[in-house]
This record gives sequence, structure tokens and C-alpha cells, in this order.
Amino acid sequence: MEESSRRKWWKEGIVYQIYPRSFQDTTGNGIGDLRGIIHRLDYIKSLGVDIIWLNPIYKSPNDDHGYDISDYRSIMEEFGTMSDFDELLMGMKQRGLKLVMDLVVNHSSDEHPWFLESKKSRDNPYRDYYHWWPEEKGTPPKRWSFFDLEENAWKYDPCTKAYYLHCFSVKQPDLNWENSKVRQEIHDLMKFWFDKGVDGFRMDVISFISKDTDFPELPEKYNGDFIPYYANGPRLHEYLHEMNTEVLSKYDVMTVGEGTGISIEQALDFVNEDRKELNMFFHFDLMDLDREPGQMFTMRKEKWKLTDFKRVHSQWDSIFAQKGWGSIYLNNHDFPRAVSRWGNDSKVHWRNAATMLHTFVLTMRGTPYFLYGEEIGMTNIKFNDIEDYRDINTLNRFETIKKEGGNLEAFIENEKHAGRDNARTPMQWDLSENAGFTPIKPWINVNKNYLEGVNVLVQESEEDSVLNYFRRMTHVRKSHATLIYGDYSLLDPENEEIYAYTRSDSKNTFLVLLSFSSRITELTLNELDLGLAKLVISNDEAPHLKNDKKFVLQPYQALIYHLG
Ligand code: TEU
Repeated sequence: MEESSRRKWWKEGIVYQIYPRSFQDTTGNGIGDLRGIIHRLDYIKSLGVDIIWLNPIYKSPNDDHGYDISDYRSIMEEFGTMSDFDELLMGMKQRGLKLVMDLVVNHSSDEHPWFLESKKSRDNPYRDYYHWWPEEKGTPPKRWSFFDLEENAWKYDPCTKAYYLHCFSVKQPDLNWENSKVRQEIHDLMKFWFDKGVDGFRMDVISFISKDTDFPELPEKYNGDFIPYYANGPRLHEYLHEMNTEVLSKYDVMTVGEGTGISIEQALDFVNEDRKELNMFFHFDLMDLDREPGQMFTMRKEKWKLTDFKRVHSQWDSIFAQKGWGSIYLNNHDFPRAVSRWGNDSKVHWRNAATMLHTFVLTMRGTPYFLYGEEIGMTNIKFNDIEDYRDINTLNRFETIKKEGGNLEAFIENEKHAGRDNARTPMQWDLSENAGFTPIKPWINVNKNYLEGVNVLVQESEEDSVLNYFRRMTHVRKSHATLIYGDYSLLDPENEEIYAYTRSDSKNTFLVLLSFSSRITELTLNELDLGLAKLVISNDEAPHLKNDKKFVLQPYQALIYHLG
């Protein structure tokens, strides 16, 4: 297909993810809010990003910080009101920014009126909005749950003598998509937001929505790793296609599914344009790289390898070379900060590592996604004390291990690197107390390194700051369609220190060199004609080209050349 006919705003846009609870507090309650985002819109625009993805802002009892929704059409009280939302959306439109909301419809809150009705009696009209297993059928077959103290996805409710299914916390009952009324409700709520002018949805665990409602015993092989099984229920594609026909096709919007458990072989079934399902999804192959196999939350003992990092990206790039479209991300609200995980957050290397990773995300094919604070190189907070953690995932696993008499010290050590709270600490704006996020004690502690240069104010004033490099890089990406649509070709695949590749189309070729090493490294590229090579950007002043084939890279240096 001609590239021009495949051009789309959501392929060319750069996404900036905001965890509203942690972005900017304007009411002085220690929690971020919508007016805080409004207040910062000019800053966001100045970054060169185009699309804001907001984590859930709907009414919620906050068992899982907004991922448990009790009213899909109203705003969480702490975050503001619907008129704040309307003002936010208008402020974004005025600045040419698009808004993507989080759609959380694998489950609702147990405080949603649907569930309150559903649990009242077995013949309630809302009974079939959820999955119930009547007690007279015996104990239901094992289903594993994230965020459950017993890791059991079935919760017994004595009122109607039945168990309900919750793949996440007990306060997040799974919706029953088999019921066409449920699907209709979801389509309607999507239209509600689209009619307001919202430009798309990030769809939370959308891969889990279809279940085999006979709930057969799981085969042996799923022992320990339930995710691929949860991810590909029998009617998943039917539901997505129906959603596309009924809702998505009627608007010019973007969709990105959270592709938990979707393998590369299955990828095109979701995003091949001809199938009319989704535009993009987030795969988890990179996120799994430093985790124990099948254990999403446990760090592996050995360090991840750059060759694996390259392999994952190269394979996924090739899948979308002709059909579909990819998404590139190094962190989000569920995973540790990019520079701490894939770069180096020591004082000496932090700046180069953060900017090198910006260069990577902004030179890959696929839509780039950044987490708030990534543009200033925010790092993992690595809380030592369980008292400091706020995430249900960490808190419940701590309780479970404690009850079993397990090794709590090892657990905290793990959470310092894997815990989701690392990605959720307040945005670091300036040098005032709590980094300018809030005047009072924030809902979760601020990383103290805001006093050491990791804040917007200081970085605004420094020409070569992480922040200003980020701005230069978004500009570079936008100035060259080749960096968006061009072919990707990996060079020197076995190199464990340097990631080198080209992006090219019929008009231009760019060479990207990225050092993932803390020492000075060299690279010789005999296969390329570097005669006309012109430097586009570098994150380090040091000289880099020794002769016309040999490069010397400083620790975590990033270089882009235009080769002609
Ligand atoms: O995450 C779903 C999911 O797959 C998680 O298990 C994720 O991989 C894990 O958090 C990694 O640490 C989504 C949301 O992104 C997450 O914040 C919610 O808690 C979850 O769904 C339930 O809605």
C-alpha cells in the first residue's frame, strides 16, 4: 500500500500519558486534578506532543486508583467536575491537542449501580451483567486473580449464595460481555464521550473481555501463567468488530488496546485495517524482558540483554511493516520509570541515558508514548518501607507474603525495581516544597531528586537539559516523515552495547546510533555509505565520527545522521 494512503493523525502524533492523581494539585488536598492539567496545557503543548492519554478520571471508590469505575459518565470528585472536564477539552482543542481517555470495561467497580443491582437477587434484571457461579454447582474451577489476597478470582456472596468473578481485585467484578445489553451499555458510554469531542480510547485489558462462560477447568499447562488464557477468549474478535461497526467507525478516533497476553502471532488479528477492530495495541514482550517467565511482577535475577531488547523491537516492527501499526513505549503507570529500567539513573549517566531513550522512542516506526515526567527524566523512587506504597498490587502481595511467612525483605527489594508506584509519584515542577505538585503532604511521596535538577523549572533554563533535548527530538521526528513511516533496518544485531539502525524511504535515509553502555564504545559500519553523512542531533558534545566508518560513542550517547 502507498504510504500516503496509510497516513493517519494517530500514527504521526506523539502521545503524552498523564496519571491525573499525580500531575498537579490545585485544590490543596494532595491529589492532582483536572484544573491542574488545564493549568499546565501550555507546558504540555510546548513539548511537541499531540495527544494526551488520561488514566481514568471517572467516579471511583479508588480501590485500584480509578480502574474501578462506579459511574462511567461522571468525574471522580477529587479530580473535579464535568464542567472542569469540558474546559479541559476545550483548552486542548484550542491548542490543537487531542484527548484519549481510558476505557475500563473488562470490569466495573462493585459500587457501580449495575453490580449493586446484580447482587441483590438471582432474578434481578442486572444479574447477567456479571459472571455468577451458583453455589449448588460446587466450588467453581480455579481462576487466578491479580490483586486478590488469596489470588482467587471467585468471591462468594452469601446474599444470593453464588460466587462472582473478579480477575482483578474483589472490588472489580468482571462484566459479562456475553450479555448484549452490557455491550450496548458500553457502546453507549463510548458514544457519550465521543459526542463530547473525545478523540479516542486506550482500552484497559481489552484482551480479557471474552470468557468461556462454562468456566472449564484450566489445562495443566496454564498453571502459573493464566494470562495468555485470559487474553484470547472465544468471542473476543467478534466483540471488537462489533464495537468497531457500532461505534468506532462512526467517528475519526484512535484506539489502542492494552494487549495483555496477546502474542506476536496474534497481533494482526487485532490491528489489520481490513478486519476493522483496533488501530494499535500495547504488547508486553518488552515489559516481560526483565521478569521471571510467566510472573509479571517478579524481577529476574539476570540483567536483561540489549540483544533481546533489539529482537523484541525488530520482530514487532516487522509484523506491522505492511499492515497494522505499532505502539512504542518504555514505561507507563504500571511499570517502572524508563531511565531507571532501560537506561541508568546514576548521577553520572542519568542525563545521557534519559535523552538516549527519548531518541530511541522518537525514531522508531509506531506511535510513541511517553509517561508524564519522562521528558525530564524522572526516576524510580524505590520506596524502602511498605508504609510508603499506595498501590493495591504491592500492598496485597505484601499481605499475602506476610501471612505465608515469606521473605518480606526480598519482596520490598523486588518492588523497588518492579513496583507500579515508581511510575506514579508526583510530577516534579519546581524547587518549592513537594516539587510544586501540592502545598500539603501528597497522596504519595515526591521523589527527592526534584532538588537535584529533576524538575521542570531548572530544566527550562538549561539549554542542554533532558527537557530541552526532548523538545528538540519531538521536532526532529515531526520534521521527517521518514522517521514515522520509513522502513526500519537493524544493523549489527549481536552488539550488546550499541543499538544501531536505519530508517529509510525512497527519499531519505537516517542512521540512528544508541549507546546502552556506561563505557566509551566503538562501532564500525562498513556496509553503509557515510560519505554524505550529516549529523541531525546528538545528546553529547563529544566528537563521535573517527573516520568515515568508525564511530566512537560516549556512555549512553545518541546520534542521528542523515545519510542522504
Ligand atoms: O492493567 C492490566 C494488566 O495487565 C496489569 O496486570 C499490568 O500488567 C500490571 O499492572 C503490571 O504491573 C490494567 C491497568 O493498566 C492497571 O493499572 C489496572 O490495575 C488493571 O488493568 C485493572 O484495571
